[in-house]
Order: sequence, then structure tokens, then C-alpha cells
Amino acid sequence: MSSPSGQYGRKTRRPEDTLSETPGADRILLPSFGITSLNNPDLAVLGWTAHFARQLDHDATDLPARIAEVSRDHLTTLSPQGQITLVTPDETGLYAVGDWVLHDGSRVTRRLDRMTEIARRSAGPQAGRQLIAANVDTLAIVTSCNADFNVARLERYLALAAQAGCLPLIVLTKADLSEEADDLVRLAGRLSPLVTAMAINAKDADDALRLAPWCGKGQTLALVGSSGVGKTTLQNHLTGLSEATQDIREDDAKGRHTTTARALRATLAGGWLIDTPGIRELALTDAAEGIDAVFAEITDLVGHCRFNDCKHESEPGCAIKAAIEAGALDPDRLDRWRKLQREDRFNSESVSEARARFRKLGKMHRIGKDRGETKRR
Ligand SMILES: Nc1nc2c(ncn2[C@@H]2O[C@H](COP(=O)(O)OP(=O)(O)O)[C@@H](O)[C@H]2O)c(=O)[nH]1
Ligand SMILES: [Mg+2]
Repeated sequence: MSSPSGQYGRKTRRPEDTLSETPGADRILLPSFGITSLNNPDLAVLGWTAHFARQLDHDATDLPARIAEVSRDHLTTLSPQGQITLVTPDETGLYAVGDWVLHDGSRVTRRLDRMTEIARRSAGPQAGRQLIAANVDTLAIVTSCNADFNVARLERYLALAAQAGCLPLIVLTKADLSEEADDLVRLAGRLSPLVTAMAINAKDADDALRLAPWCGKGQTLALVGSSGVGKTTLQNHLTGLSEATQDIREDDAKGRHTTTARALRATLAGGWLIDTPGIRELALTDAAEGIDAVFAEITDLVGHCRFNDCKHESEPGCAIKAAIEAGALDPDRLDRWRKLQREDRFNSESVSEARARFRKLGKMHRIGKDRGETKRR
């Protein structure tokens, strides 16, 4: 499917050529397909893999494109044909930044099954599932070494990453303002199997580029976390953009929301980055497997309890209780696991009602579309 690199190369100077003059850009290795091809990247550069290729019908003429931005009434996509604006047969809210779609030049004809899908329970009293991004390879959970650092919150984000199917990365910013950065890295690195934790000064270009290996050729990295922790600062170093960052109120270490929209942006390392607006309180939904994966040692112990329905309270033969007594399991971690599970169960129930409404809507759209196609024949 993918075309050879260089096919779209031009001799004339284009705006993105100046990227290589951005301070810091000379410190990273520019990929062989060249930064000048970003306006017409080939499919692999955009993150296309066999997972998506397998979904194509052999005789179909529709072309693939990747969603860079979702607006109320249209999608902005990137493709080997350049940037294309598409309308959708259904609500654009059903699409996420990072999604792959097939199109006929102006309309989306199909959304391809996602490799990974990051979603949370939407904020506010109305139950719903809000898509954050799709087809993200690595989720960078950004927190700072100051007051934002919170083990329970990190576990919650790690469950989000595990549920989504993304590789988790914990990035502790503001290491330059903290004496305990190394301790926090060790602590964060123990919160889940698979997680990599690092402490950085996000304002330092070299430090920020330690994230480059996760957003190299064809790789997509998303940044999530509270407001004011340095996500946009990191994005600017990784992409060469200069989006507005925010001043932080020193008293409570809380930031104001400056980043408002999600977008897929090209990185200097040849991959893709999605900066997200700060999340005030992340609520999980449908994340039971993600929670199990993060708390793998507890999940394993549960399997060793004598009774299948052990509540880990006063039952005989409880492996959890034994582990706590032996000092092998931190009772606080057990409490946090319980709390997340309870909350996820509650949220998933209320969201499933909302989802039933969504399915009905989708069906109506499909029927409408079929009718439209019949008419045209
Ligand atoms: N000293 C220091 N300041 C930082 C660091 N990361 C971010 N900041 C500052 O924190 C504020 C918020 O950063 P911003 O990137 O807008 O955070 P976002 O809300 O997560 O996108 C800005 O004033 C940044 O300059 C860091 O590692 N060290
Ligand atoms: Mg921001």
C-alpha cells in the first residue's frame, strides 16, 4: 500500500523546511524519508500497519486517511494525498484523533477498527463515554514532581492505558524543582508491570527529547495528565511548534487550561504526537481489564484464594490477607484497587445505558445511508 519515500519530495523550499532550523532540531536524527515529506507522507509514516491493511476489501476504491482533528461538522485528515477535509455520515463525535478512515475524496465511507482506543467517562452528570484518541502506541502519563504527584491518580491513568492497549510511560516533569525526583521515579516504576518512568525538566530541550524514541517513524504518542504539568511544553520541543503554554499558580500548583483541542501533530523524530487538554478528574469506564493488568500482583493473588467469591475480608484461605500479613502486599494499594474497581463498575453500568442510545443512533444512520445508496442505484 505504501509508496516509496521521496516520491513526494520537492525541490522548492516549503514552510516545514524551517523546522530543521528550530533550536534543538539539530540534536535529533531526522528520519530518512525527510521532514520535507510531511505534507505528503506515505501510509507507513502516518502509522499505517498490517492491522489496518487487513481490513481493506481487495476491490474497494476508497482511500485511507488518518484523522488529525475532529470538529463539530467535519474531520481534518492526513493522507498520502495531503491534508483532506471529510464529512461523516454520522456524528463526528464517534471519531477520534488518530482514527483511520476510508473515504471517497470528500466523505468518510468507513472507520477502520482501532488498534488502541483511549476513552474515559465523560465529565459532568450525564453518563457517557468520551473518546480521547485512537491508535496511540504509547500513552505518556505526565505528572510533576511537585503537588500533582499522586499514586492513586497514576494507577488510574495506568489502568486507562492498559485498557486502551497502549504502552504506558510515566513522565515526571519539574525534576529541576524537586529533590526527590529519583525516589518518585522508583515509586512510579513499581505501580504497574510494563511501565517505564522517567523524571525530566520539560523546559530543557535535551531532556524533552528523551521522549523522542516513543514518537519516532510511524509511532504515535499521546500526552495526558492534569493541567499545568508541562504537556504543551513537551509537545513544543518534540514538534518544533510554539503553542502557548501557561503560567502556573504557585500556591496550589494547579494550572489553568490553555490547550483546548486535541490534534495529531508531526514530531521532529518522524512520528506523531497528541497533546490533550488537562483532565481535572479522570473517571474510568469499562476498564476492568485495565485495572486487572495494573494490579496484576493482586489479580494473581485472588486466583489463589480458597473461595472463588472471596471478598478478602475474613474468609479462611484468603491469599490477599496472607500477603498483607506477610508484608508482601501494601494494604493501601489493596484499598486503591478496591476503590477503582467499585468506581469502574458503577460508571460502566451508567454508561452502558448511554451506549445503547448510541447504538440505536448508529443503526438509524446505517439505515438512512442504505436508503440513500438504494436511491442512487
Ligand atoms: N521549572 C519547570 N517548569 C515547567 C516544567 N514543565 C512545565 N513547566 C512550566 O509549567 C507551566 C505549564 O506548562 P504547560 O506546558 O502549559 O502545561 P500543560 O497544561 O500540561 O500543557 C509553564 O509555565 C511551563 O513553563 C518543568 O519541567 N520545569
Ligand atoms: Mg497544555
